[in-house]
Amino acid sequence: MTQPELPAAYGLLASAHLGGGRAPEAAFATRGRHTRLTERLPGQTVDAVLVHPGADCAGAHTAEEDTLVLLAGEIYNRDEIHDTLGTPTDATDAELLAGLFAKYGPHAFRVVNGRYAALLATGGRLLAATDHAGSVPLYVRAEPGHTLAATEVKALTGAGGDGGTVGAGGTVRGAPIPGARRVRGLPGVHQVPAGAVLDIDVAAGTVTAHRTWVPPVHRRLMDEDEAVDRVRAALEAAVVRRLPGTHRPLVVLSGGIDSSAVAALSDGVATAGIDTLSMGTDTSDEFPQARVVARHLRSTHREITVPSAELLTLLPHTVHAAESLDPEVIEYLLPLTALYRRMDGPARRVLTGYGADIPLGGMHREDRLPNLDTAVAHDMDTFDGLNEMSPVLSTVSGHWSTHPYWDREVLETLTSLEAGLKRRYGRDKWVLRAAMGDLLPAETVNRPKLGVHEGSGTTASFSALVLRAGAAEDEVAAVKGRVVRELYDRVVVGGAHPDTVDVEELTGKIVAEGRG
Ligand code: IOT
Ligand code: MG
Repeated sequence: MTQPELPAAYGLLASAHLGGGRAPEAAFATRGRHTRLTERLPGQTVDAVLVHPGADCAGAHTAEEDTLVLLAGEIYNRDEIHDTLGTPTDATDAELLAGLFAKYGPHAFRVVNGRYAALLATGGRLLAATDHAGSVPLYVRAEPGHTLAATEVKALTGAGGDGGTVGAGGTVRGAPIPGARRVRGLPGVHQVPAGAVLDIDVAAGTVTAHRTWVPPVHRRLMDEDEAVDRVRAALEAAVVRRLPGTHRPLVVLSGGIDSSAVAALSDGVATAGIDTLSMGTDTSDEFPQARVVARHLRSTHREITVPSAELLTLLPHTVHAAESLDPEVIEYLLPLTALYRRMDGPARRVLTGYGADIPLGGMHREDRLPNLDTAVAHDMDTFDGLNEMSPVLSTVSGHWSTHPYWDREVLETLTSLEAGLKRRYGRDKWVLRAAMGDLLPAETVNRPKLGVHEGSGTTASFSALVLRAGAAEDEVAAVKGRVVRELYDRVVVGGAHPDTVDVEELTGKIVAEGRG
Protein backbone atom coordinates (compact mmCIF):
# COMPACT_ATOMS: atom_id res chain seq x y z
CA MET A 1 0.00 0.00 0.00
CA THR A 2 1.28 3.45 -0.84
CA GLN A 3 -0.09 6.90 -0.19
CA PRO A 4 -1.25 9.71 -2.42
CA GLU A 5 1.31 12.51 -2.52
CA LEU A 6 -0.57 14.37 0.22
CA PRO A 7 -3.50 13.57 2.55
CA ALA A 8 -6.91 14.99 1.67
CA ALA A 9 -6.87 17.36 4.65
CA TYR A 10 -4.20 18.67 7.03
CA GLY A 11 -6.40 20.19 9.73
CA LEU A 12 -9.95 20.83 10.86
CA LEU A 13 -12.15 22.99 12.99
CA ALA A 14 -15.74 22.10 13.85
CA SER A 15 -18.54 23.57 15.84
CA ALA A 16 -21.26 21.12 16.92
CA HIS A 17 -24.38 22.77 18.28
CA LEU A 18 -28.13 22.45 18.64
CA GLY A 19 -28.90 25.18 16.14
CA GLY A 20 -28.40 28.90 15.91
CA GLY A 21 -24.62 28.65 15.83
CA ARG A 22 -22.63 30.49 13.26
CA ALA A 23 -19.87 29.17 11.07
CA PRO A 24 -16.57 29.51 12.92
CA GLU A 25 -13.68 31.63 11.72
CA ALA A 26 -10.54 29.56 11.38
CA ALA A 27 -7.06 30.84 12.26
CA PHE A 28 -4.75 27.91 11.43
CA ALA A 29 -0.97 28.10 11.21
CA THR A 30 -1.38 25.28 8.67
CA ARG A 31 -1.26 26.52 5.12
CA GLY A 32 -3.91 25.40 2.68
CA ARG A 33 -7.25 26.04 1.15
CA HIS A 34 -10.27 26.22 3.41
CA THR A 35 -13.47 24.31 2.67
CA ARG A 36 -16.54 25.02 4.78
CA LEU A 37 -19.35 22.58 5.26
CA THR A 38 -22.53 22.37 7.29
CA GLU A 39 -24.28 19.13 8.14
CA ARG A 40 -27.66 18.96 9.87
CA LEU A 41 -27.90 15.67 11.71
CA PRO A 42 -30.88 14.44 13.77
CA GLY A 43 -29.35 15.48 17.11
CA GLN A 44 -27.01 18.36 16.20
CA THR A 45 -25.74 20.65 13.49
CA VAL A 46 -22.05 20.68 12.62
CA ASP A 47 -20.34 23.64 10.98
CA ALA A 48 -16.81 22.81 9.95
CA VAL A 49 -13.75 24.11 8.17
CA LEU A 50 -11.21 21.74 6.63
CA VAL A 51 -7.76 23.03 5.70
CA HIS A 52 -6.29 21.07 2.84
CA PRO A 53 -3.42 21.11 0.35
CA GLY A 54 -5.24 20.14 -2.84
CA ALA A 55 -8.07 21.54 -4.91
CA ASP A 56 -10.65 19.46 -3.10
CA CYS A 57 -10.84 17.60 0.19
CA ALA A 58 -13.56 15.09 -0.65
CA GLY A 59 -11.55 12.25 0.90
CA ALA A 60 -11.52 13.99 4.28
CA HIS A 61 -15.25 14.05 4.98
CA THR A 62 -18.27 11.89 4.47
CA ALA A 63 -21.87 12.03 5.60
CA GLU A 64 -23.86 8.83 5.47
CA GLU A 65 -27.32 8.46 6.96
CA ASP A 66 -26.98 10.21 10.32
CA THR A 67 -23.21 10.12 10.69
CA LEU A 68 -20.64 12.73 9.69
CA VAL A 69 -16.90 11.97 9.64
CA LEU A 70 -14.16 14.60 9.37
CA LEU A 71 -10.55 13.53 9.10
CA ALA A 72 -7.22 15.36 9.17
CA GLY A 73 -4.35 13.07 8.18
CA GLU A 74 -4.15 9.56 6.84
CA ILE A 75 -4.57 5.85 7.57
CA TYR A 76 -1.75 3.30 7.16
CA ASN A 77 -3.59 -0.01 7.56
CA ARG A 78 -6.15 0.64 4.84
CA ASP A 79 -5.64 -2.83 3.33
CA GLU A 80 -6.55 -4.54 6.59
CA ILE A 81 -9.59 -2.32 6.97
CA HIS A 82 -10.75 -3.06 3.41
CA ASP A 83 -10.43 -6.75 4.15
CA THR A 84 -12.50 -6.60 7.27
CA LEU A 85 -15.18 -4.25 5.91
CA GLY A 86 -15.31 -5.48 2.33
CA THR A 87 -15.26 -1.85 1.15
CA PRO A 88 -14.37 -0.96 -2.43
CA THR A 89 -10.66 -0.19 -2.73
CA ASP A 90 -11.37 3.39 -3.80
CA ALA A 91 -13.11 4.15 -0.50
CA THR A 92 -11.67 7.25 1.16
CA ASP A 93 -10.14 7.27 4.62
CA ALA A 94 -13.22 9.11 5.93
CA GLU A 95 -15.47 6.39 4.46
CA LEU A 96 -13.32 3.72 6.09
CA LEU A 97 -13.77 5.37 9.48
CA ALA A 98 -17.53 5.59 8.91
CA GLY A 99 -17.57 1.88 8.01
CA LEU A 100 -15.52 0.96 11.05
CA PHE A 101 -17.83 2.99 13.27
CA ALA A 102 -20.89 1.21 11.85
CA LYS A 103 -19.23 -2.09 12.74
CA TYR A 104 -17.47 -1.36 16.04
CA GLY A 105 -18.93 1.87 17.42
CA PRO A 106 -16.42 4.04 19.29
CA HIS A 107 -14.05 1.05 19.42
CA ALA A 108 -13.47 1.63 15.68
CA PHE A 109 -10.43 3.74 16.51
CA ARG A 110 -8.76 0.83 18.31
CA VAL A 111 -8.14 -0.90 14.99
CA VAL A 112 -6.71 2.06 13.07
CA ASN A 113 -2.98 2.54 12.51
CA GLY A 114 -2.62 6.08 11.24
CA ARG A 115 -1.53 9.66 11.62
CA TYR A 116 -4.79 11.51 12.11
CA ALA A 117 -7.25 13.45 14.17
CA ALA A 118 -10.90 12.61 13.50
CA LEU A 119 -14.33 13.86 14.45
CA LEU A 120 -17.37 11.67 14.11
CA ALA A 121 -20.82 13.18 14.74
CA THR A 122 -23.74 10.82 15.15
CA GLY A 123 -27.09 11.42 16.81
CA GLY A 124 -26.40 13.86 19.62
CA ARG A 125 -22.81 12.67 20.13
CA LEU A 126 -19.52 14.00 18.87
CA LEU A 127 -16.53 11.65 19.02
CA ALA A 128 -13.11 13.31 18.98
CA ALA A 129 -10.35 10.78 18.26
CA THR A 130 -6.56 10.80 18.02
CA ASP A 131 -4.17 8.20 16.65
CA HIS A 132 -2.18 6.04 19.08
CA ALA A 133 0.59 8.66 19.34
CA GLY A 134 -1.65 11.71 19.31
CA SER A 135 0.57 12.67 16.41
CA VAL A 136 -2.04 15.07 14.99
CA PRO A 137 -2.98 17.18 18.02
CA LEU A 138 -6.70 17.66 18.70
CA TYR A 139 -8.35 20.08 21.11
CA VAL A 140 -11.94 20.38 22.31
CA ARG A 141 -14.07 22.75 24.31
CA ALA A 142 -17.37 21.16 25.35
CA GLU A 143 -20.10 23.15 27.02
CA PRO A 144 -23.84 22.51 27.16
CA GLY A 145 -25.31 22.80 23.67
CA HIS A 146 -22.03 23.71 21.96
CA THR A 147 -18.79 21.85 21.37
CA LEU A 148 -15.79 23.21 19.50
CA ALA A 149 -12.98 20.98 18.26
CA ALA A 150 -9.85 21.79 16.24
CA THR A 151 -6.41 20.49 15.34
CA GLU A 152 -4.78 23.72 16.53
CA VAL A 153 -5.37 25.59 19.78
CA LYS A 154 -5.30 28.93 18.01
CA ALA A 155 -8.08 27.84 15.66
CA LEU A 156 -10.26 27.42 18.76
CA THR A 157 -9.42 30.77 20.31
CA GLY A 158 -10.35 32.42 17.05
CA ALA A 159 -13.57 30.44 16.77
CA GLY A 160 -14.89 31.17 20.27
CA GLY A 161 -17.03 34.13 19.23
CA ASP A 162 -18.69 34.62 22.60
CA GLY A 163 -15.29 34.85 24.27
CA GLY A 164 -16.50 35.16 27.87
CA THR A 165 -16.32 32.71 30.72
CA VAL A 166 -19.98 31.72 30.84
CA GLY A 167 -21.20 29.09 28.40
CA ALA A 168 -24.48 28.90 26.53
CA GLY A 169 -26.18 26.93 29.30
CA GLY A 170 -25.14 29.42 31.97
CA THR A 171 -22.43 27.12 33.26
CA VAL A 172 -18.99 28.46 34.02
CA ARG A 173 -16.45 27.18 31.54
CA GLY A 174 -13.58 25.07 32.62
CA ALA A 175 -15.25 21.89 33.87
CA PRO A 176 -12.53 19.23 33.94
CA ILE A 177 -12.53 16.37 31.46
CA PRO A 178 -11.19 13.38 33.37
CA GLY A 179 -8.08 12.05 31.69
CA ALA A 180 -7.59 15.05 29.39
CA ARG A 181 -5.01 17.80 29.81
CA ARG A 182 -6.19 21.38 30.19
CA VAL A 183 -4.71 23.86 27.77
CA ARG A 184 -2.79 26.69 29.42
CA GLY A 185 -4.53 30.05 29.41
CA LEU A 186 -7.77 28.87 27.82
CA PRO A 187 -10.44 27.83 30.33
CA GLY A 188 -12.44 24.84 29.16
CA VAL A 189 -10.10 23.88 26.33
CA HIS A 190 -8.61 20.39 26.64
CA GLN A 191 -6.26 18.35 24.50
CA VAL A 192 -7.56 14.95 23.47
CA PRO A 193 -5.02 12.47 24.86
CA ALA A 194 -2.94 10.30 22.55
CA GLY A 195 -4.74 7.07 21.65
CA ALA A 196 -8.10 8.25 22.93
CA VAL A 197 -11.65 9.02 21.96
CA LEU A 198 -13.62 11.68 23.77
CA ASP A 199 -17.31 10.83 23.49
CA ILE A 200 -19.14 14.14 23.91
CA ASP A 201 -22.86 14.56 24.54
CA VAL A 202 -23.37 17.78 22.63
CA ALA A 203 -26.60 18.83 24.43
CA ALA A 204 -25.26 18.21 27.93
CA GLY A 205 -21.63 19.13 27.23
CA THR A 206 -20.54 16.05 29.16
CA VAL A 207 -17.57 13.94 28.10
CA THR A 208 -16.58 10.31 28.52
CA ALA A 209 -13.00 9.37 27.62
CA HIS A 210 -11.97 5.96 26.21
CA ARG A 211 -8.43 4.81 25.58
CA THR A 212 -7.77 3.18 22.21
CA TRP A 213 -4.04 2.52 22.68
CA VAL A 214 -1.55 2.40 25.54
CA PRO A 215 2.21 2.01 25.23
CA PRO A 216 3.42 -1.53 25.96
CA VAL A 217 4.78 -1.85 29.48
CA HIS A 218 6.00 -5.43 29.12
CA ARG A 219 9.36 -6.38 27.62
CA ARG A 220 10.07 -9.38 25.41
CA LEU A 221 13.13 -11.60 25.56
CA MET A 222 14.26 -12.90 22.19
CA ASP A 223 17.45 -13.88 20.51
CA GLU A 224 19.41 -11.33 18.50
CA ASP A 225 18.48 -12.65 15.07
CA GLU A 226 14.79 -12.70 15.76
CA ALA A 227 14.82 -9.19 17.22
CA VAL A 228 16.81 -7.86 14.27
CA ASP A 229 14.46 -9.53 11.76
CA ARG A 230 11.38 -8.18 13.48
CA VAL A 231 12.70 -4.64 13.63
CA ARG A 232 13.75 -4.71 10.00
CA ALA A 233 10.40 -6.11 8.82
CA ALA A 234 8.30 -3.72 10.91
CA LEU A 235 10.27 -0.65 9.86
CA GLU A 236 10.30 -1.60 6.22
CA ALA A 237 6.52 -2.11 6.21
CA ALA A 238 6.03 1.24 7.96
CA VAL A 239 8.20 3.02 5.41
CA VAL A 240 6.42 1.35 2.48
CA ARG A 241 2.97 2.38 3.70
CA ARG A 242 4.14 5.98 3.99
CA LEU A 243 5.68 6.29 0.53
CA PRO A 244 3.97 8.31 -2.16
CA GLY A 245 2.59 6.09 -4.92
CA THR A 246 3.67 8.17 -7.87
CA HIS A 247 6.10 10.87 -6.72
CA ARG A 248 9.63 10.61 -5.36
CA PRO A 249 9.81 10.45 -1.60
CA LEU A 250 11.81 13.05 0.31
CA VAL A 251 13.71 12.04 3.43
CA VAL A 252 15.07 14.64 5.86
CA LEU A 253 18.49 13.22 6.51
CA SER A 254 20.95 13.91 9.34
CA GLY A 255 23.20 10.98 8.47
CA GLY A 256 22.43 9.37 11.83
CA ILE A 257 21.18 5.79 11.92
CA ASP A 258 17.49 6.74 12.31
CA SER A 259 17.00 8.87 9.23
CA SER A 260 19.60 6.93 7.21
CA ALA A 261 17.60 3.73 7.80
CA VAL A 262 14.42 5.43 6.57
CA ALA A 263 16.28 6.70 3.50
CA ALA A 264 17.77 3.29 2.71
CA LEU A 265 14.46 1.47 3.09
CA SER A 266 12.66 4.10 0.99
CA ASP A 267 15.32 3.77 -1.67
CA GLY A 268 14.81 0.02 -1.71
CA VAL A 269 11.19 0.43 -2.80
CA ALA A 270 11.00 3.74 -4.67
CA THR A 271 11.88 2.74 -8.21
CA ALA A 272 12.63 6.29 -9.37
CA GLY A 273 15.01 6.92 -6.45
CA ILE A 274 14.69 9.31 -3.55
CA ASP A 275 15.44 12.89 -2.61
CA THR A 276 17.29 13.72 0.59
CA LEU A 277 17.63 17.03 2.39
CA SER A 278 19.96 18.11 5.17
CA MET A 279 20.13 21.31 7.17
CA GLY A 280 22.98 22.90 9.06
CA THR A 281 23.83 26.31 10.45
CA ASP A 282 26.82 28.60 10.12
CA THR A 283 28.08 27.26 13.45
CA SER A 284 27.50 23.53 13.05
CA ASP A 285 26.31 20.86 10.65
CA GLU A 286 26.38 17.14 9.94
CA PHE A 287 26.77 17.59 6.19
CA PRO A 288 29.74 15.20 5.77
CA GLN A 289 27.88 12.39 7.55
CA ALA A 290 24.71 12.94 5.52
CA ARG A 291 26.72 13.04 2.29
CA VAL A 292 28.09 9.58 3.01
CA VAL A 293 24.53 8.23 2.99
CA ALA A 294 23.36 10.32 0.04
CA ARG A 295 26.30 9.09 -2.05
CA HIS A 296 25.74 5.51 -1.00
CA LEU A 297 22.07 5.66 -2.02
CA ARG A 298 22.70 7.93 -5.02
CA SER A 299 19.90 10.17 -3.80
CA THR A 300 19.30 13.62 -5.19
CA HIS A 301 20.70 15.46 -2.21
CA ARG A 302 20.34 19.06 -1.11
CA GLU A 303 21.92 20.98 1.76
CA ILE A 304 20.45 24.05 3.38
CA THR A 305 22.49 26.34 5.64
CA VAL A 306 20.58 28.59 7.99
CA PRO A 307 22.44 31.37 9.83
CA SER A 308 22.15 30.85 13.61
CA ALA A 309 20.82 34.38 14.08
CA GLU A 310 17.98 33.58 11.68
CA LEU A 311 17.35 30.25 13.41
CA LEU A 312 16.66 32.00 16.71
CA THR A 313 14.18 34.38 15.09
CA LEU A 314 12.15 31.26 14.28
CA LEU A 315 11.57 30.34 17.93
CA PRO A 316 8.14 32.04 17.91
CA HIS A 317 7.27 30.22 14.67
CA THR A 318 8.22 26.88 16.21
CA VAL A 319 6.03 27.46 19.26
CA HIS A 320 3.25 28.75 17.00
CA ALA A 321 3.33 25.57 14.92
CA ALA A 322 3.99 22.96 17.62
CA GLU A 323 1.90 24.61 20.36
CA SER A 324 4.28 22.96 22.82
CA LEU A 325 5.43 24.31 26.19
CA ASP A 326 8.44 22.01 26.49
CA PRO A 327 11.73 23.90 25.91
CA GLU A 328 13.67 20.75 25.00
CA VAL A 329 11.12 19.74 22.41
CA ILE A 330 11.20 23.27 21.00
CA GLU A 331 14.98 22.92 20.62
CA TYR A 332 14.54 19.69 18.65
CA LEU A 333 11.85 21.22 16.47
CA LEU A 334 13.45 24.60 15.79
CA PRO A 335 16.00 23.35 13.21
CA LEU A 336 13.30 21.27 11.54
CA THR A 337 10.98 24.29 11.40
CA ALA A 338 13.78 26.23 9.70
CA LEU A 339 14.34 23.37 7.27
CA TYR A 340 10.68 23.06 6.26
CA ARG A 341 10.39 26.82 5.80
CA ARG A 342 13.29 26.74 3.35
CA MET A 343 11.66 23.98 1.27
CA ASP A 344 10.29 25.96 -1.62
CA GLY A 345 8.60 24.43 -4.63
CA PRO A 346 5.63 22.10 -4.70
CA ALA A 347 4.22 20.53 -1.54
CA ARG A 348 6.04 17.34 -0.63
CA ARG A 349 5.54 14.18 1.39
CA VAL A 350 8.44 14.06 3.84
CA LEU A 351 9.64 11.00 5.74
CA THR A 352 11.66 11.56 8.91
CA GLY A 353 13.59 9.50 11.44
CA TYR A 354 11.95 11.39 14.27
CA GLY A 355 11.01 9.50 17.40
CA ALA A 356 13.33 6.50 17.11
CA ASP A 357 15.24 7.57 20.20
CA ILE A 358 12.19 7.39 22.44
CA PRO A 359 11.40 3.62 22.37
CA LEU A 360 15.10 2.76 21.84
CA GLY A 361 16.43 5.00 24.61
CA GLY A 362 18.76 6.74 22.15
CA MET A 363 19.00 9.92 24.22
CA HIS A 364 20.26 7.93 27.18
CA ARG A 365 24.05 7.88 27.25
CA GLU A 366 25.20 5.22 29.66
CA ASP A 367 25.52 1.47 29.83
CA ARG A 368 23.34 0.37 32.73
CA LEU A 369 20.25 -1.44 31.45
CA PRO A 370 17.97 -0.71 34.41
CA ASN A 371 18.51 3.00 33.85
CA LEU A 372 17.97 2.65 30.12
CA ASP A 373 14.61 0.99 30.63
CA THR A 374 13.67 3.58 33.24
CA ALA A 375 14.34 6.24 30.59
CA VAL A 376 12.31 4.40 27.95
CA ALA A 377 9.39 3.83 30.34
CA HIS A 378 9.50 7.47 31.41
CA ASP A 379 9.60 8.79 27.85
CA MET A 380 6.75 6.51 26.77
CA ASP A 381 4.72 7.77 29.75
CA THR A 382 5.35 11.45 29.11
CA PHE A 383 5.32 12.06 25.35
CA ASP A 384 1.63 12.90 25.29
CA GLY A 385 0.95 16.60 24.86
CA LEU A 386 4.50 17.51 23.81
CA ASN A 387 3.32 17.66 20.17
CA GLU A 388 6.80 16.82 18.88
CA MET A 389 5.27 14.75 16.04
CA SER A 390 2.83 17.48 15.01
CA PRO A 391 2.41 17.80 11.24
CA VAL A 392 1.94 21.54 11.67
CA LEU A 393 5.74 21.98 11.76
CA SER A 394 5.73 21.23 8.05
CA THR A 395 2.16 22.05 7.02
CA VAL A 396 2.84 25.73 7.78
CA SER A 397 4.94 25.52 4.64
CA GLY A 398 2.46 23.28 2.84
CA HIS A 399 4.42 20.01 3.29
CA TRP A 400 3.23 16.78 4.91
CA SER A 401 5.59 14.92 7.25
CA THR A 402 5.31 11.38 8.54
CA HIS A 403 7.39 9.42 11.06
CA PRO A 404 7.87 5.66 10.41
CA TYR A 405 9.36 4.95 13.87
CA TRP A 406 6.08 6.04 15.43
CA ASP A 407 4.05 3.78 13.21
CA ARG A 408 1.88 1.82 15.64
CA GLU A 409 3.46 -1.55 14.84
CA VAL A 410 7.05 -0.25 14.82
CA LEU A 411 6.56 1.59 18.09
CA GLU A 412 5.08 -1.49 19.77
CA THR A 413 7.90 -3.68 18.47
CA LEU A 414 10.67 -1.31 19.57
CA THR A 415 9.21 -0.37 22.94
CA SER A 416 8.64 -3.96 24.01
CA LEU A 417 12.17 -5.22 23.30
CA GLU A 418 14.21 -5.89 26.45
CA ALA A 419 16.77 -3.19 27.15
CA GLY A 420 19.75 -5.42 26.36
CA LEU A 421 18.71 -5.46 22.70
CA LYS A 422 18.66 -1.67 22.64
CA ARG A 423 22.13 -1.24 24.14
CA ARG A 424 24.51 -4.04 23.32
CA TYR A 425 28.25 -4.39 22.72
CA GLY A 426 28.66 -0.83 23.99
CA ARG A 427 26.48 0.55 21.23
CA ASP A 428 23.27 2.60 21.53
CA LYS A 429 20.21 1.51 19.45
CA TRP A 430 22.03 -1.73 18.73
CA VAL A 431 19.05 -3.65 17.32
CA LEU A 432 18.32 -0.95 14.74
CA ARG A 433 21.96 -0.69 13.71
CA ALA A 434 22.17 -4.46 13.31
CA ALA A 435 18.94 -4.47 11.28
CA MET A 436 20.44 -1.99 8.81
CA GLY A 437 23.92 -3.51 8.49
CA ASP A 438 23.48 -4.64 4.88
CA LEU A 439 21.90 -1.42 3.56
CA LEU A 440 24.17 1.33 4.84
CA PRO A 441 27.91 2.05 4.99
CA ALA A 442 29.61 0.76 8.16
CA GLU A 443 30.54 4.27 9.27
CA THR A 444 26.87 5.24 9.24
CA VAL A 445 25.77 2.10 11.04
CA ASN A 446 28.39 2.64 13.75
CA ARG A 447 28.09 6.37 14.17
CA PRO A 448 27.10 7.37 17.74
CA LYS A 449 23.96 9.39 18.19
CA LEU A 450 24.02 13.16 17.84
CA GLY A 451 20.71 14.97 18.41
CA VAL A 452 19.42 17.45 15.85
CA HIS A 453 19.65 20.19 18.50
CA GLU A 454 23.36 19.36 18.94
CA GLY A 455 24.30 18.74 15.31
CA SER A 456 22.76 22.05 14.22
CA GLY A 457 24.15 24.01 17.16
CA THR A 458 20.61 25.00 18.18
CA THR A 459 21.01 24.31 21.91
CA ALA A 460 24.28 26.24 21.96
CA SER A 461 22.82 29.21 20.05
CA PHE A 462 19.77 29.43 22.31
CA SER A 463 22.01 29.18 25.40
CA ALA A 464 24.25 31.95 24.03
CA LEU A 465 21.21 34.17 23.50
CA VAL A 466 20.11 33.63 27.11
CA LEU A 467 23.62 34.33 28.44
CA ARG A 468 23.88 37.49 26.29
CA ALA A 469 20.64 38.64 27.87
CA GLY A 470 22.44 38.56 31.23
CA ALA A 471 21.46 35.19 32.74
CA ALA A 472 23.94 33.20 34.80
CA GLU A 473 25.04 29.73 33.59
CA ASP A 474 22.87 27.95 36.13
CA GLU A 475 19.79 29.95 35.09
CA VAL A 476 19.90 29.04 31.42
CA ALA A 477 17.51 26.08 31.51
CA ALA A 478 14.95 27.91 33.62
CA VAL A 479 15.08 31.01 31.43
CA LYS A 480 14.58 28.90 28.29
CA GLY A 481 11.47 27.42 29.92
CA ARG A 482 10.12 30.88 30.67
CA VAL A 483 10.90 32.12 27.17
CA VAL A 484 8.96 29.24 25.64
CA ARG A 485 6.03 29.81 28.02
CA GLU A 486 5.93 33.51 27.19
CA LEU A 487 6.06 32.71 23.47
CA TYR A 488 3.17 30.26 23.92
CA ASP A 489 1.12 32.89 25.74
CA ARG A 490 1.73 35.42 23.00
CA VAL A 491 1.47 33.44 19.77
CA VAL A 492 -0.85 30.56 20.71
CA VAL A 493 -3.13 31.96 23.42
CA GLY A 494 -2.77 35.64 22.58
CA GLY A 495 -3.02 35.30 18.83
CA ALA A 496 0.06 37.41 18.02
CA HIS A 497 1.69 36.70 14.67
CA PRO A 498 5.09 35.03 15.23
CA ASP A 499 6.79 37.59 12.95
CA THR A 500 5.89 40.33 15.43
CA VAL A 501 7.73 38.78 18.38
CA ASP A 502 11.33 39.85 19.04
CA VAL A 503 12.99 36.92 20.82
CA GLU A 504 16.06 38.89 21.88
CA GLU A 505 13.95 41.57 23.52
CA LEU A 506 11.62 39.05 25.14
CA THR A 507 14.54 37.09 26.59
CA GLY A 508 16.08 40.27 27.96
CA LYS A 509 12.80 41.16 29.63
CA ILE A 510 12.49 37.70 31.19
CA VAL A 511 16.03 37.76 32.56
CA ALA A 512 15.50 41.27 33.98
CA GLU A 513 12.23 40.20 35.64
CA GLY A 514 14.02 37.22 37.18
CA ARG A 515 16.49 39.64 38.79
CA GLY A 516 13.84 42.12 39.95
P1 IOT B 1 17.19 13.53 15.96
O1 IOT B 1 17.03 12.09 16.22
O2 IOT B 1 18.57 14.08 15.87
O3 IOT B 1 16.41 14.03 14.68
C1 IOT B 1 15.13 13.58 14.39
C2 IOT B 1 14.97 13.52 12.90
O4 IOT B 1 15.04 14.84 12.32
C3 IOT B 1 16.05 12.75 12.16
O5 IOT B 1 15.83 11.37 12.18
C4 IOT B 1 16.00 13.33 10.77
O6 IOT B 1 14.93 12.77 10.00
C5 IOT B 1 15.70 14.78 11.06
N1 IOT B 1 16.95 15.54 11.14
C6 IOT B 1 17.76 15.66 12.22
N2 IOT B 1 18.83 16.43 11.94
C7 IOT B 1 18.70 16.80 10.65
C8 IOT B 1 19.48 17.59 9.76
N3 IOT B 1 20.59 18.18 10.15
N4 IOT B 1 19.06 17.76 8.49
C9 IOT B 1 17.90 17.18 8.08
N5 IOT B 1 17.12 16.43 8.87
C10 IOT B 1 17.52 16.23 10.14
C11 IOT B 1 15.48 14.71 19.21
C12 IOT B 1 16.64 14.24 18.40
O7 IOT B 1 17.65 13.79 18.90
O8 IOT B 1 16.38 14.30 17.09
N6 IOT B 1 14.39 13.86 18.99
C13 IOT B 1 14.50 12.51 19.57
C14 IOT B 1 14.01 12.40 20.99
C15 IOT B 1 12.78 13.06 21.35
C16 IOT B 1 12.61 13.09 22.83
N7 IOT B 1 11.24 13.22 23.14
C17 IOT B 1 10.66 12.67 24.23
N8 IOT B 1 11.38 12.09 25.15
N9 IOT B 1 9.37 12.73 24.31
C18 IOT B 1 13.80 11.52 18.60
O9 IOT B 1 13.49 10.41 19.04
O10 IOT B 1 13.68 11.86 17.46
MG1 MG C 1 17.04 10.28 15.87
